[in-house]
Amino acid sequence: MAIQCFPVDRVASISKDDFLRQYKKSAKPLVIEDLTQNWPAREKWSVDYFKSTVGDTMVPLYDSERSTDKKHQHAAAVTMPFKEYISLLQAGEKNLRMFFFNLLAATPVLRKDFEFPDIGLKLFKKLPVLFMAGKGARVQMHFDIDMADILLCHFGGKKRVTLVSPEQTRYLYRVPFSFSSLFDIDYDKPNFEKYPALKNIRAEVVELNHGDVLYIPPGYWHYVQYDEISFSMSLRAFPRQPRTLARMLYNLLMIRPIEGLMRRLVGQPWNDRNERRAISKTHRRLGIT
Ligand SMILES: O=C(O)CCC(=O)C(=O)O
Repeated sequence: MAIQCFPVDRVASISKDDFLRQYKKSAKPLVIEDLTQNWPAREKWSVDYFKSTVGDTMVPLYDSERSTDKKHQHAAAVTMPFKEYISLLQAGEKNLRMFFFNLLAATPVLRKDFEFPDIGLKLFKKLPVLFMAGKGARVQMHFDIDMADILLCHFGGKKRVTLVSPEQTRYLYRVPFSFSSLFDIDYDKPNFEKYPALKNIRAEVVELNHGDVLYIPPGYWHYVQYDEISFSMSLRAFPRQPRTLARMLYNLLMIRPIEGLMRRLVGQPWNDRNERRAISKTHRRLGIT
């Protein structure tokens, strides 16, 4: 049995007012097909274009391994020239991913290829970031620490995104002091005997094609599967509502530093404790024995 899934709404185009009223206000994901329509990126962006324009830029890459012992949750595994990374992907690499790579700081030449769409979000102009991976790569179920509204602008091949609303966090075995679900859970083939709370999830799924933009509301969980080599640039609007802003600050200034410190001090027993607690807390709250 699989997780219950429903399709994400998809529109060819949408007015700013309708987007704000029907999606932003009710925190509902949406795919918009024409937001990138007039961007040069829509024509130009491919891995070969990156190889020829920004191929010498050094890029940090992250592996898909569990972070054990004192290793920081978000430490890069290796750094290499962009063109070498792309060649690895073309040769079948699926473990190494580019994650949250600051496009403007490292590859400003790409700035002329896109615009910040006028869709009613106050997008933060300094932080367009790039994600890239190869066929078969996966990104663990997590939500973004900054509680931003995200526009994930997708290019290249296909990838699937599974989204779960923040209201369902209690079913997701969130690891304490992290922003992720338990590493061992395979959302493609969930083990409902071991993780029965997953049966309650009602996820939304979408397949992204070249040029699609996925709106991810603040705090929404997402799990990503790369079906082909592809990449997405995310544009983000930081929270303005006091409650969401407070959560962003709490995540950044309390949760993350405490996790980093405890991991450095205690190491693996700290990780083991948090993983055990992800299960015990979830089951206790739901009355599962
Ligand atoms: O598409 C990806 O590789 C990851 C995207 C993601 O996790 C994000 O936008 O927060």
